[in-house]
This record gives sequence, C-alpha cells and structure tokens, in this order.
Amino acid sequence: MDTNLSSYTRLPDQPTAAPNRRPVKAIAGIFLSILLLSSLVAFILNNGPRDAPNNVPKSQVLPETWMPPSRGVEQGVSEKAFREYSGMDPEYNWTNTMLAWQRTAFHFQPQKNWMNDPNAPLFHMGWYHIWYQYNPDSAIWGNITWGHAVSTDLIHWLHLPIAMVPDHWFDSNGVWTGSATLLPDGQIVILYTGDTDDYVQVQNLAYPANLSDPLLLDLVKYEGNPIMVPPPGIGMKDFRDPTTAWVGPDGKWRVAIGSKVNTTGITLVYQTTNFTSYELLEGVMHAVPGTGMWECVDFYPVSTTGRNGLDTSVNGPGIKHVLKASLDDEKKDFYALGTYDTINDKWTPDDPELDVGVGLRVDYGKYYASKTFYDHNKQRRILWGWIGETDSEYDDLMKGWASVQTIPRTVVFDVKTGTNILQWPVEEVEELRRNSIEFNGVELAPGSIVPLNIRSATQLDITATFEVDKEALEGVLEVDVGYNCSTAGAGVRGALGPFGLIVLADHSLFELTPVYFYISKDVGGGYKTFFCADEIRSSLALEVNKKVHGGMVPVLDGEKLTMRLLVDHSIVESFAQGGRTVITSRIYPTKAVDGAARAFLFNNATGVSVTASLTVWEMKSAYIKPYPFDDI
Ligand code: DQQ
Repeated sequence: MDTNLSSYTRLPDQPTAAPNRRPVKAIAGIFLSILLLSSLVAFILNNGPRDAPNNVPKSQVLPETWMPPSRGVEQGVSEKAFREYSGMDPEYNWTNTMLAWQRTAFHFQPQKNWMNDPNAPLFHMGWYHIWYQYNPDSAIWGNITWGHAVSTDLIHWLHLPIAMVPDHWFDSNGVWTGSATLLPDGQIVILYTGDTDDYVQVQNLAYPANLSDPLLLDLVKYEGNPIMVPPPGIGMKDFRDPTTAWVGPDGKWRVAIGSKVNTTGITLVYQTTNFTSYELLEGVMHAVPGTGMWECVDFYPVSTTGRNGLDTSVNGPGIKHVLKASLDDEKKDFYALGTYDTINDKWTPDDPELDVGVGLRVDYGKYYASKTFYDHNKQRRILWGWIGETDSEYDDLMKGWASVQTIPRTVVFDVKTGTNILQWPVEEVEELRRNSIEFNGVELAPGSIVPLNIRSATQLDITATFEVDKEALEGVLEVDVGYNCSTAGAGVRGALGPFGLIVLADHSLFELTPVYFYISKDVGGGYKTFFCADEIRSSLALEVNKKVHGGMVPVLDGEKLTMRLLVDHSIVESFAQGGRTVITSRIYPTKAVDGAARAFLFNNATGVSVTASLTVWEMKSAYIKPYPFDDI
C-alpha cells in the first residue's frame, strides 16, 4: 500500500477550516487545477456544469408521442419496461464504445438479452447456483425462461444452458420466479410460478434429474403440476413467487406466497409433507393495507446473538424473522424485523410503524425482487438482488442486454442497533482487489472538492471514513428537520452536509455521481444522518431517468461515519455504516467512461469541516464466461 499525498488539498480561503494535520511537504504538492476545481465545487453541485448539455446529438429523435410499450402487466405481472421516461426527449446518440463500457466487469450478467429476478440460489456439491428470469431472444422482458450459472466463489461465474423453458400448459406464458429448498435427505425441491396458457398464475414443482450432477443441468417439471392454484378470493393474476420452504414444530413444511386483496399486500402460507399436495393455512401470515401486490416474498430467521446466518427452518430463542416483500406498485423491496409464531404461522413486526412496505427498504436505489438463501458451505445467509435499467428500452435493444445482479451480500441482524439488518458484499469479492491507495486525514473544508489521484476509476472498491469536527457540529445552530434525500441532492447545502465521495465523474464535472452523508439537526438538538446517492448529473443522456436515492442511516454514539462503494462501470453499490443503509445506482455516463472517469472527495456543507480517510482498490475483472464443456 502506498500513501498518495499529492491528490490532497484544502481551500486556502476557508478561515474556519480546522488546521491541516498534513506535513508541510504535502502542501507543496497542491495542484493549481485542484484549487480551481475546489472553488467551483459549490457552484457545480448547485448549478450543474458550466455549459448546459446542449451537445446531445439529436439524430435519433423519436416521435413526440412515443412511449415504450408496457411489458408484463397484460400477462399479470409487474411492469418490466422502464416507463417513467415519457419518450419526449431525444434519445442520446450512444457510441458503441459507451455502450460496451456499460457492461460490468465483476457483477453477474448474462452474455446478452434480458434478465430480471434471481431464482432459487443454492449451494450444491462445491458449486453456487444462480438461476434467473431470462428472455433468450431479446433485451426486453418476455418469453421468460430460467437462465442458469454456477460459481465456486459467488464472483467468477460459468454460464450454463437454459434450465427451464415455457413448454407446458402450466407455464407456457412464462417460467416465473421461484425458490429452492434443500431437504434433510439431500433432495432439492424447486417451486416456481407458472403463467398458464390462459394467463393464470399457478405454482409448480421441479427438481434436479440427477442430484449427483454438481452442475444440476437437468431440471424436471413434476407431471402433476400445478401443485397450487389461486385459492378462492385471490385474483388469477395475484398469486406468485413461492419462497424457500421451512419446517414447523409439527414436522410439516411451509411455503409462503405473495398476493393481495384489494390494495392490501398479503403473505399466504401453505403446508405440505410431500411437496406435491398442499393445504392453505387459515388467514394470512401477514398483511399490510395500502401496499398492493407483494411479489417475491422472502422469509428467514436471523440470529440476535451470533454473526452466522441461519438455515431457513431454524427458530427459537435469540432469533428474529425478516419478512421481505417486493412491492409491485412501487417496484421497491421493503423488509421488517419481527417475531414468527410457529404455532399459528403468524408474523408480527417489532415496530408496526416500520412494517413491511412502510418502513425499511432493502436497498434505496434501483433494486428489486431480491432473494436470500442459506449457504451451508460458509454458514451465512446470502442476498441476491436484481438491478434493472433506467435508460430507454430503445437503448437496451441497442446494447443487446438489460439488467445486472448485485454482488451477493451477506445478511445479519444488526446487534448494535437492534432495528435493522446489515448487508455486506461477500468476502470473496475482496479477492478482486489490487493496487490499493490510502488517503489519510484529508481535510475537507466547507465547499471543497479533492480529486483522488488514482490510475483508473471504473472498477473500484472504496472504503471511507468521515469525521465531522465535533465542536463545529455542536456549535451549529441551523435546524434542518425536513431533510429527505429524494427531495434534495448533492447541490443542496446545509450546515452539516452533504459530504462524501463523487464517482464516475469526468475531470470537468459535467457528469458526476455523488454518494454522501447529510446530517440534519432537529429542534431538540438531536441529529439524523442520511445516506444518499445523487444521479441527477450522472449522464448527459436525457432519456435516462435520474434520481436522488437514499434514506436515513442509524449512527450510534461514538461511531464515525463510514461508507463503502463498489464501482463497476455503470453500477455503484454503496453501503453506509457497515451495511445499515444500502443504495444501488445504475448510471449511464457519456463522458466519465474508461480512462476519463475520475473520483473525488467533497464537502458541500456550509458549517463544518470534515476529515476523510479512505482506501481505494482497483478491482480486477471477474471471470464470467460460458461453461467450458468443449474442454472437458
Ligand atoms: N418477476 C417474475 C414474477 C415476479 C416478478 C416474472 C418480479 O414471478 O413477480 O418475470 O419482478
């Protein structure tokens, strides 16, 4: 590791800044250009680049009334096209280089075409398996099959042949989302939703033809399918996505399925002893009015005392249960911690105000349809999530692909706060780290920006700590109660924020994606900390949807502010306070690509200086290729 001093500076015209702890020699390394950038930061973050992005080519102007067609809704599933874009803006004239650059280097994605939800993740005979919703014919949703890939470390992946296609009446309109259950005798049971030939959502059973095949290449669909059909009172198109099964104290297996009644999102529970016949349990496991259809429900225990993950059937003292639902209406994943009553099969949230769909998000960014599995190989629970697109469908067709999966994350209960889970990239991703650079004690005066002198900025793992000058913090009188990431942005200055990192920026900051903390002070003198990612100036392309994502992050007394960012071309996964709050950004730079991409530290607060220390690693590319059948 080497320490890079030359990229550090602080503004000379900030009299309130705390004394610089750097040696005088380091000051000598200040670049004039950095000073110029520093004085521009507040202006740029507030007002955008100096020249308006009027250089957007207009060669592909579409008719004003053009609107991407809806995908999925007709078939009774949530909207799969990104449709917030009205079609009124000119499409950006992407070059092949820009589009090719958007493909990630260490995130899982198929070689081409459309992907959505992760399905049935599991570990078997030395291999991690991921199946996923996949259209083998196009970069748009439709003709949904199960794609399949395997890995020995959750990072390097080998693509396998498609595992299931819509070839029976009970799934001819789509082999939709499902989960796997490993039975104590070694069998693997897969339950999935089929969209039938007349568009009814049913649950089907499939299983590996040959358990001694580590690659599980052949999945067999049970001839008695479907094994569950929508029960009375449930809409034919509101019954989908079976969970991994768990065993109750009576020795019977349970499976949860998402649905709705009017606008109330619900979780139904079925009981089975043989996985071919099922009994619907009375009532619902849980319901939340106003949350609409629950897709991709996930239900699992977390230990309140240990750091290991728990197998899905584990219950008893020192255990809470996470209930997660993907809200069809909002396209967001929400979760809550609560208690599972195994006798009555009911789940109760710890805090009704933080119930599923109204409280905590799994990830505050572009993220949906997540699913966990218990990795008995390393005694951990691992979370997968689907990162969709926010460009136009037209752009996706030009790219020839759409969607990426997150880096798998471990999930544990946060024993310090007791109110949330912690998500953290699996340790295996650290094997891709190389060429680390450390920046220690970088002083960020109010209104400053500091370029990070790193060789390359498109594949990074960054861990950063920010310390706010305590006296200044306490001395600030400004009260800022109404703060909210999505209504503000990195350009909205408060006394105590925003400050953090800027990634995927070009050198003149035409394009930039700031990821930052913002501390708001309430009338009683208390603080709330927000963690946000501002995509508003992440791309000059007008058709791309750009938002400010984020939410509150618990910070306990005596804790420093910490963040970790995984930057992989067009994806930024950001974790605050060890994974209490997570934001995934899918962004589409036009300038900040390849060697032109830069990273910066910034402090756009008006009232405090911040000291940052960070380590930046370049990340190698993962090996994600077709399985080498021919070489065997
Ligand atoms: N995706 C699947 C459905 C699920 C939805 C269809 C969530 O089973 O409800 O591709 O994205």
